[in-house]
Amino acid sequence: MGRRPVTPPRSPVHLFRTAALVAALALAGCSGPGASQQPTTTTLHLSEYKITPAQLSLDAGIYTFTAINDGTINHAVVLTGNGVEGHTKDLAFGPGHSEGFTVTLKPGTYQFFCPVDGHRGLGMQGTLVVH
Ligand SMILES: [Cu+2]
Repeated sequence: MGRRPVTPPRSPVHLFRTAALVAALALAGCSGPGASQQPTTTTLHLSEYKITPAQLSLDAGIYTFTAINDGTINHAVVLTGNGVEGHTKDLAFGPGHSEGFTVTLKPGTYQFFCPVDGHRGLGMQGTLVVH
């Protein structure tokens, strides 16, 4: 009279189908003209007292900015404009280190600068135009 144990719903075939579907979705996410969600990496070099390049022109999209501190003191990067704000994980990080952040940029003009005291005024700033 004992009930039979219920068969687990996840058979090996089911698991295989799920894995195949996930793989298909992952592949789809990596291709397709104009549909890419992969961030484009843009590198900024920080030193006393400039950010290179200081003028950037990019197409609208998702960007990961990587800031490399090539200087001899702490620096960082803040990007603002068009309702967007992004900044490196730390607002001051040491020579030889790099930090990044990812933002979605719409067409417009953005400013970027080093937030460490006084550095912006000494020249650590730039302009980004997104088309
Ligand atoms: Cu700085």
